[in-house]
Amino acid sequence: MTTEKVTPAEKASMNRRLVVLLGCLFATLCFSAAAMPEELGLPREQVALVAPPFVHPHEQATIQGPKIVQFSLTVEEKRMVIDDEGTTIEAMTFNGSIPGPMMVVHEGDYVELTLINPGTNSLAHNIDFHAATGALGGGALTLVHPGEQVVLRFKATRTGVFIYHCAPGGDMIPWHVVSGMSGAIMVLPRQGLTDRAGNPLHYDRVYYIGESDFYVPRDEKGKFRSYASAAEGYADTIEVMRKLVPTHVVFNGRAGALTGKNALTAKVGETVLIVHSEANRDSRPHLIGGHGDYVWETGKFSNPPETDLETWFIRGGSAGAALYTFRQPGIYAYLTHNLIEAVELGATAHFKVEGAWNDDLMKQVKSPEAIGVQAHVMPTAPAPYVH
Ligand SMILES: [Cu+2]
Repeated sequence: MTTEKVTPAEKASMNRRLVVLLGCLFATLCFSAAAMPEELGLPREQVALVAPPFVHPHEQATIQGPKIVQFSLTVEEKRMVIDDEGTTIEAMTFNGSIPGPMMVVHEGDYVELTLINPGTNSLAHNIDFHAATGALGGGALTLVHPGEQVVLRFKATRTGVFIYHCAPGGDMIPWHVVSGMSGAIMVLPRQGLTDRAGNPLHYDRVYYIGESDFYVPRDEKGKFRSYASAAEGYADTIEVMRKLVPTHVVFNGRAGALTGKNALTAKVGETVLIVHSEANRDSRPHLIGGHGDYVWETGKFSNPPETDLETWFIRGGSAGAALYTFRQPGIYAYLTHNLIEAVELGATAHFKVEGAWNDDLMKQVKSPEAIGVQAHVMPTAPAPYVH
């Protein structure tokens, strides 16, 4: 037992602290109770995710009230080919794709995610949502070992496109991210997207492009190595990562994932929303022969979109969104305008756009011919100036 005397002043101070403490506790309880979505009687909706570049069906604007939107992600550790030469990585993925699937909710909705780490995996994983508030974006509450699953709920309070990624601590974080573990969530304003003046903006299609930088070790002859497991390649991969020079920079998990027969499609007159994420490095998306009509470069819809952009910037660790209405048919390359990364390392996609050509916007007035050929004389002279 303590024999120390407590003065009245100290006692009063302790009482004040007790009152403050109880007040805080009460406020916390009240706040917790008020914030529980079950007690708000919110409806639930289970949404089936789809593999990128596609995005699950969703309303752009909604007149419904907030709800609890349930998603499920299963971590898959597996070997994946990342280029046409057959180079492989021991990938770590959300739902088997790089990037993981894009989720769409509306501001004020609750995201309820079940994260499953099957017993066939060998590593612990979690998820950090940049859209979420607290506990390392949920990372501190979602660490699951092989054979475990966890359910996280967070309120989507900020609008925009945000990345999510695995972040299990230490050098596991960059290793898991550059092995494929990132994706995106789009939190739409309830009234949908708007321009600077508040006029509604709509899209006919939405595509999700997730950019990845890979660091594949080479053997003594300079050839890319493959490994029996992620763990076996760990030390070599970390060594390449630390030099900060990626061997591959690709869209959607491999060079050519979105080119040729895998090109993204659209029609002249259609408006396409392109969501672009990079969880680790900066990127500079550019649509050759097109523009960003409206671009939320930082990806957050409470900021007015920039207009008429030629190239925009995606900060490593973020997602951005660009809205473009195609005016001409043809094959458009969409790439990072670090052209070495785009052409040599793989970060190129194609849009195949069908429709009628508009001569007013562009016309080949004369096809290529030898220099020095006499200027073509028009069969009927243009109308002379009237004097
Ligand atoms: Cu992980």
